[in-house]
Amino acid sequence: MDDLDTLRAKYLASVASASDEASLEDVRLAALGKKGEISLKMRDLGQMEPAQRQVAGAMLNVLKDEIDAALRAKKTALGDAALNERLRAEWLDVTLPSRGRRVGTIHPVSQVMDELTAIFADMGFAVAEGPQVESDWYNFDALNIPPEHPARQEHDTFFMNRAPGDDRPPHVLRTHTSPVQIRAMTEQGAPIRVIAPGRVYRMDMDQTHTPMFHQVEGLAIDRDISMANLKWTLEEFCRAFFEVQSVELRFRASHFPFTEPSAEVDIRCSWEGGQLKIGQGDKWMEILGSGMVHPKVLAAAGVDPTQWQGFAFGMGIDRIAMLKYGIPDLRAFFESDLRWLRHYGFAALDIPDLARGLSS
Ligand code: 2NL
Repeated sequence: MDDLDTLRAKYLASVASASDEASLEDVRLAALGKKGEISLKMRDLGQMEPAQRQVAGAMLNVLKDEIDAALRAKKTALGDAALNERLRAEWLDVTLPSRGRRVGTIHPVSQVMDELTAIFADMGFAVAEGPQVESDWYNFDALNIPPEHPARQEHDTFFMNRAPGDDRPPHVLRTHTSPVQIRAMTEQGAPIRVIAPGRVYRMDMDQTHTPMFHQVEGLAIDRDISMANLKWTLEEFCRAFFEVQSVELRFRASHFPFTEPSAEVDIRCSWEGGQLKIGQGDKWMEILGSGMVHPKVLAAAGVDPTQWQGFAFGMGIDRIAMLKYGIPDLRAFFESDLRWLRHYGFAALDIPDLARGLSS
């Protein structure tokens, strides 16, 4: 009995003081290994009287289990301690900003396109894309601009070359993104809600015009769409885009071949000390053109104008980017000047998000 208590005390103390897995293994071998002290005592049981053996055997088994349990517990504790030490040593703050690696910046036009897309996506508009080289049918005829229509001249169109002897009308660089929406309507039918942002081309070059610029058009076709839906959609867009509490829009009667009625839209603003404020003031600034899609345009895209109607609008992306971000000169947009890009560009990971803020 005393003998076993001594053994118990000795081995439990050894287990407690083992400082690593190797010394713990030494303790295990000394006690429970083949030639361990406890194992040898087990072997001695064979020479005992049956009655004595039963008592001593039971006590030895209890002692063996106790030391075994202590060894296991210690082994787990040492393992945990080793892991904790590794975690402490290899600790790393993954929330730290990265080192200022130069990865370039997002161009204001791309930033604004991403902002537009986020805002209109929230209102159920999908993004449609299409070719930049178009047939004159998609760019003009389908939009109720027949060959002799004066609007064809006003578009300052770039024409592509045909092979010598090919007398078909030439392809054009699209002068607006409307053809993208004609294609979307033709392919998907009604109802439909899309925006078409992208590059467009017109032979024009001065202080406020570049031969390539960017436009976004929107289209919503359903059974009972009215100008009221158009007005709300545009107000909601302007409020979100210019990141102000409220905006006021003014619709002026206008004319486009592809809409009837048509309206140009102005936004209430003020200019103070060269600083533009959207939403308040006594000035109006034109920001886009819009209207109800002309029945002939619906029909050209295979949509029955007796069943469906809708609104469409178009606006210049470069200009609203200049307005929102205070960029004074349009021509610098497309010069690829790195100093300009670093100044007006956006961080690559600041992806516009309605919930977190568009341009925060
Ligand atoms: C402007 C005016 C506008 C549209 C574009 C459109 C597209 C289809 C059918 C009907 Cl498929 N209309 N687009 C409508 C009204 C105005 O743009 O001033 N853009 C910069």
